[in-house]
Amino acid sequence: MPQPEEVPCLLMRGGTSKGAYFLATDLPAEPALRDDLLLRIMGSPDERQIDGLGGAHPLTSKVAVISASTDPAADVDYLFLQVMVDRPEVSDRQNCGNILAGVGPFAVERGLVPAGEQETSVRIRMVNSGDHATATFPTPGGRVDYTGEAGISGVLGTAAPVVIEFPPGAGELLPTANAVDVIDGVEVTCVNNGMPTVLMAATALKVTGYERPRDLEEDVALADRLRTIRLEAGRLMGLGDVSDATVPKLTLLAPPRDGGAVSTRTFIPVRCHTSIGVLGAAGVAAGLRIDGGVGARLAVLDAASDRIRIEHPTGFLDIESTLGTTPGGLPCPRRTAVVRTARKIFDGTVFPRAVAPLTGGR
Ligand code: NQM
Repeated sequence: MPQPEEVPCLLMRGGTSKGAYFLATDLPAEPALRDDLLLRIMGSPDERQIDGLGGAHPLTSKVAVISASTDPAADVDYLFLQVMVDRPEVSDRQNCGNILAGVGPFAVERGLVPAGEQETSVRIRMVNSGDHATATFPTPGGRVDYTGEAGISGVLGTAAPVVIEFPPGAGELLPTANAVDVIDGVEVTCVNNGMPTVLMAATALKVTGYERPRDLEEDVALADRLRTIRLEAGRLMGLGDVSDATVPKLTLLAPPRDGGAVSTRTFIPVRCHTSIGVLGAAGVAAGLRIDGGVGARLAVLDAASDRIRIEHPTGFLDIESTLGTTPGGLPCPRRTAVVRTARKIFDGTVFPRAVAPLTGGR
């Protein structure tokens, strides 16, 4: 099939990330052709992504592929693709809850879902995991309104709220069936509340957990330690060899400093997140409530409230999280909800870089 050289594309901020949103029908159906096209659109592989839409960081090198759903429980299917910045790879192995915030508005913009008179709810199937989410956002007069009073840490100003509700997911909250595993001498709690995440105390890695992301990224000894722990955690969590995978993520926990439940620094998995992922935060929130887990010992929790404030490098993320118990007696998520914002930045046509040569620059 000939590669389309002009592709309709909507560039959107979703939460604290930014991505290129496409209708599935505007991309090749064959994954290898689609991924080759996306690499050329985003400007990868190149650490500056100078010849494409990517923003030279994993948080700004993201793609959403959206189509009408055949699932009776969903209006649209959302496939998330992480386009590697400096490697010619595209991964479908994780969800993204920040980019998810733009999926409902995109579905209305492209006519996949009719807008309500005041607000619209879009039921979304997250193709990467098979999990579902419902996003509700204002559509006064039948048009998406991105302006509003909701503020989220890590984004300047305010915008319209996108309320996202997650029903219980399909996977196990504790993929190793243990509240604590010990890897390389470090106690970890492995959770999956939509995003496989390894929780550990920052002090167990000889850092405070309050450092700036840039400083943590420059700590070579820490990076070595985290790589070892992640590879073993991936095996224990049933993910196989994760050396080239973007999951599991790693979250260092420390006692809260600004009135929240816990302070976090999250590796995704090599770069340190400037805030925290939505589903990553859902994992932290659930993890803090696991009896005997590493989070329960550090967190300051209000037993009377479902709302958990997770501190991160640029502020906090509030998430509502309740747990239940499986018939086998293990903890499982009952409900997770979060408020994000999204904003349409650009709607138009993207012109992919030519197929070859990939090399030749100086
Ligand atoms: O965990 C970054 C982000 C994310 C993922 C990452 C996310 C989530 O902030 O739901 O949103 O963990 O790679 O975009």
